[in-house]
Amino acid sequence: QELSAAELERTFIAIKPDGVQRGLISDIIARFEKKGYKLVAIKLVHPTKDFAEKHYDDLKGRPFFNGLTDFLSSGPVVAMVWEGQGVIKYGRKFIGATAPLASEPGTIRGDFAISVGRNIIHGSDGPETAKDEIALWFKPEEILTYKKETDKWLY
Ligand code: FUP
Repeated sequence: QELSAAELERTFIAIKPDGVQRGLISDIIARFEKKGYKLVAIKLVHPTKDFAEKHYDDLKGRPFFNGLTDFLSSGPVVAMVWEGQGVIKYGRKFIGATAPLASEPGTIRGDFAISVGRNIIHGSDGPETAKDEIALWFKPEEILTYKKETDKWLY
């Protein structure tokens, strides 16, 4: 069924340097794809320390802020925008609890991580953060609008 523009929801998802180094890109993307969400932007970026600090601006002053932003800027990150009904909340469900040992098996952090400081993936935690994070990581022209036409490409 067609979704109205108002129903279209977007979230920012980033596979952090540990996820990239450990070869988890395809597995993580597969989960979002198979659920039925649509990838509307993707790029590999190596964030600077300054950029990482901007991304985690709301955590400035926390004792782990320096280590966290060192980590995020330590290597390539896969930055993505995923679109679809309920994608912000469901994306968080896919990701699992912040502390990997508290996250359920079947979630990304539950399946792949042990340490809160190396927890593989980031996902926006609400509509406002999603908007801000998408704007920080992507230029408007890097976010595409397109239709999925599965039948057209099956022979
Ligand atoms: P989340 O939205 O699940 O990524 O969690 P937060 O926004 O609360 O935290 C952002 C990042 O800070 C987490 F991915 C991991 C890191 N963090 C720590 O390193 N130590 C902590 O005690 C809490 C968070």
